[in-house]
Amino acid sequence: MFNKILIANRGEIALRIIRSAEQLGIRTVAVFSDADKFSPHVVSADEAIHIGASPAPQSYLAFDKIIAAAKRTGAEAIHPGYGFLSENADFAAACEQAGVCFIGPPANVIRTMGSKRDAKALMAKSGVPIVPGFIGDLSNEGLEAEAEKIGYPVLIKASAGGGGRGMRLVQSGNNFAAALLSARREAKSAFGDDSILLEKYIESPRHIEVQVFGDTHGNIIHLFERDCSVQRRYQKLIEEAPASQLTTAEQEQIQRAALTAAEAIGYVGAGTVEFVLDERGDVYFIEMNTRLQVEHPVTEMITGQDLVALQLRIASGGTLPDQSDICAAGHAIEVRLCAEDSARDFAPSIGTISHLTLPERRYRVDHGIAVGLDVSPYYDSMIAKLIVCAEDRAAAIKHAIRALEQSEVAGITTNRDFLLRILAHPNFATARVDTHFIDRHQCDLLVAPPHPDASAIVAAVLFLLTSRSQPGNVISSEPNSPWHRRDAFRMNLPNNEQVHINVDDVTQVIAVEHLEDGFLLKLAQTSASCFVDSLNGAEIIFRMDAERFSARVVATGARMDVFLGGRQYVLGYQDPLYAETLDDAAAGGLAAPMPGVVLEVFVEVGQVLTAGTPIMLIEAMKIEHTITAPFDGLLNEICFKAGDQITAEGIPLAVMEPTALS
Ligand code: MV4
Repeated sequence: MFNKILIANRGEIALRIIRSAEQLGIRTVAVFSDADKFSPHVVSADEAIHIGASPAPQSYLAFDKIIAAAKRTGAEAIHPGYGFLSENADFAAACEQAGVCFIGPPANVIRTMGSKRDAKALMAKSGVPIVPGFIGDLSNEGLEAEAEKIGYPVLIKASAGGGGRGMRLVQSGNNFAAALLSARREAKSAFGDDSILLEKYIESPRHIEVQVFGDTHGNIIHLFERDCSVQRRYQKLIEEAPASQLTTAEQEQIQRAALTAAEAIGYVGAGTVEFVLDERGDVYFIEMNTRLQVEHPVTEMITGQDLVALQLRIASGGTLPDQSDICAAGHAIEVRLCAEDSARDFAPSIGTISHLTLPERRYRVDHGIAVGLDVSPYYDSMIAKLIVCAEDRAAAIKHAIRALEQSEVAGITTNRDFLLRILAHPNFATARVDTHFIDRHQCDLLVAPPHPDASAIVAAVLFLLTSRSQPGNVISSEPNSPWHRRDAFRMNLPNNEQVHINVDDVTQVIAVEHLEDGFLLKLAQTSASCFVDSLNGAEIIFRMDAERFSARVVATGARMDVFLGGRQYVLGYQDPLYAETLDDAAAGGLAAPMPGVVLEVFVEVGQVLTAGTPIMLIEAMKIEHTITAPFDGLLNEICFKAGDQITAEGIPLAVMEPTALS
């Protein structure tokens, strides 16, 4: 076995590989880019080497730098993870040349499987069922004639492609010529190779794949199937193992086909043979992925095998377990939590993670994020994989829902609620799932966020009322002074105040009456006696009449994220004492008008400012803005110094307190 390996990847998969290496007593070397200086994979490895700037071509794809890092640290092998260099035959060859073991199949196997035409030709020869189609070389006219022969609809695929790139669906001969040109153009620019192949389009297939392994002694085994049909634009979102509702005959056929495919190429290492399963139950080989896949944990859950450990064993010349020793039990589901906004056409969401709770004690959660770290625009948007396993599929779905409900992320937008709606969909429950599931059920899946109910608003109000009397948030240093009290105390009057909360863009005024040990809150619809049992960071435990709640409240500028009952609500907060933070942003007040950089700070904390006094000069989008005091008052805090980046619109630049209140 190796003494030391280098992991040529980042994020959750780098951590995943480090975990298995550690269990085998193998030392680990991480590599990292500028953007990943503080990333968990860098901290977890025994050594870490900085390899360049944030864009992947200058770091995680720069294979000379990576091989040099392996040489320098004495790593005997490189694990490429998935993505990046994992299916790059030139990289595998360069590793071999440099005398470093590439943890994966030999370069020629990667190269053959990287060409869909070569792979299909080999499969056809070996008796693996392939989709009817055409893989030869012909003129464009000749290809059109072949498409007629296959019968429309026809799929044009880039031979070098993957993940749907360079793929075109052609419904009739009228569109063929144009689709062919555009597929070739895309393939040329994406892969530098415009060779294409034609396939009969399978209308509503399930996407079934089989995990296989080969060792250097000629043994090939499979670790059962996964169903990865729930995808969006070829981005898998939910994967499960085993594939449900396959007949024993279908299961055996698909496993046999996968083994035949792996044997045909003399496969070594971890691989995945992808199939489509049509409505009639026929399976067809689509392609083979010559890497460890994102969704490998569901296979680990049902087989109890450590797939990374198997890879390491094979790469160091070890032998695979016997097929008869590989058993599957239970049903596993993985959901991919991604930083994207389903309400904005799934645009990636970048930003700093301000709050993070993941159900790591109850479930397997593979992730590489932490509070305070950025989700950067340089890499993919997946932030965590939640993996559950239970006796059967129905139980696994329930656990997956619970795992998501216990996952709280603030600071960026995630697809959590979108995933929850998929899992809760009746057709998902009955496993009526194919590759069009998301498109077909778009109406059910893309719905507006839930209206906050009274308990969520109460959580926010109680958080505001209680957090201001926490240490650090008090004005007077004299605990018994009436000025120390933050309970709206008034001589000879009930202690009353109002809290302004924005709910669905409407300001609600909540009347607060301070009671002996709690509050009487008057909301739009209801009144409730409320008591805070504890406030610990973001975690607030409170009672609202007879009911007890536990919520997390994350207040960032004028935004409050409330996590309660498995839901996330976004509320706005207006503090009249602080000159209405929300409106103020628009009026050029103390909130950043847009992201930018601080050029100069004119004042100091503790100064008393009159309205209009310049506080700081910021530059945003090439324009300078002066931030001025919005009212007369005391400057309590300056949040930035000259040279600091302001990462987002709306974040507080300074905190002031009005001098005189009537
Ligand atoms: C197909 C197919 C149907 N018929 N080939 C998509 C990416 C690549 N891995 C192979 N893919 C497919 N190839 C034939 N002949 C269906 C898919 C496919 C898919 C197609 C449309 C929409 C979503 C899809 C999800 C997975 C697979």
